[in-house]
Amino acid sequence: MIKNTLLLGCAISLASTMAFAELPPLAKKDRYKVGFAQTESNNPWRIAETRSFKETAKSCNWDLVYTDAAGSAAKQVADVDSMIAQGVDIIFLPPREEKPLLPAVLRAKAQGIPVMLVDRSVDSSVAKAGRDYVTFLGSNFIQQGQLAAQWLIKNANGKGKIIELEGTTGSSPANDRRKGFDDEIAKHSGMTILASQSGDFSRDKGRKVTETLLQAHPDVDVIYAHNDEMAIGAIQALEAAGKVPGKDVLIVSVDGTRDALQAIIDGKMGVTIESSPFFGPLACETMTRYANGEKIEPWVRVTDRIFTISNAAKHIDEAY
Ligand code: GYE
Repeated sequence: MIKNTLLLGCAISLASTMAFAELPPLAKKDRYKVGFAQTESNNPWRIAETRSFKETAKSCNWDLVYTDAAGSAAKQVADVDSMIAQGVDIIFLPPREEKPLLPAVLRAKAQGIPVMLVDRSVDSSVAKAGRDYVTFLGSNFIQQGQLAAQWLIKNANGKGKIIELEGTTGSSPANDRRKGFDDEIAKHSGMTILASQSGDFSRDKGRKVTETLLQAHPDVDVIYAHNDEMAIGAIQALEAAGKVPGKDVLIVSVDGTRDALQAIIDGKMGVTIESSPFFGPLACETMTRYANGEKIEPWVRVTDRIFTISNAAKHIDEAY
């Protein structure tokens, strides 16, 4: 009797371990109900990404369930929960911050709904691709930071007093763009990071933070922004303070928006490392592979270009 109970206990715990190990499958169907839980829509990058998903919904036969968390991780959690309740077939999720979205990802899995993270990731020490969610579709943010630093090291012309404008606190691109850049800069004794502060990936906050930091560090000669919107905000703040962006202060950034490419053409910005927002087609392709029973690699990598004065004019018409 005791032995039997023990055996049953073992079986249950084994079953739950197995269930934990297995990702929910995706049935092959002609049409899918697809959730896309956007983080916010206050910048051109996000708007371009949403457009890409909406266009793909037509070409890939999706009924798209779209939500906008308006800059709140708590709302994004509620949005994912509501997609689970609506019984979507799959969820594409850019977790606004690395930690708060984890429980929602695990709840989707427990309800048999596969999740693919898109454009941002979660804390890899807590959740794993291939176990808790299917995969992460996105760029190498550490490398983006390294490329920005390497361009700067080559083109600094004696400049090296840096202000860093960080993205949304706790988000994977902010964490990794900072790490990639800072580690590279640390190798160069002539360069120092004077201050590093979050501008939440937003143009207006980037402008305000730069205004304040300029008061404390009037000798700054480089600004590294984790995205183009904050870089444009920084350019506005510099101009308001009577400084010439591109001359007095070099601007280095990430994304590749239309405004950034225009700023490069105008000589106000030095470089922007591309981070593409056009995830719709890749999302369609990856979920089709998954429905066909393919094992998906934990990271479906997007490769990024580098935009400078040598190619900005050529690419501005495809920018967003
Ligand atoms: O760089 C930024 C956006 O997660 C890669 O988020 C994305 C970043 C992108 O708001 O502009």
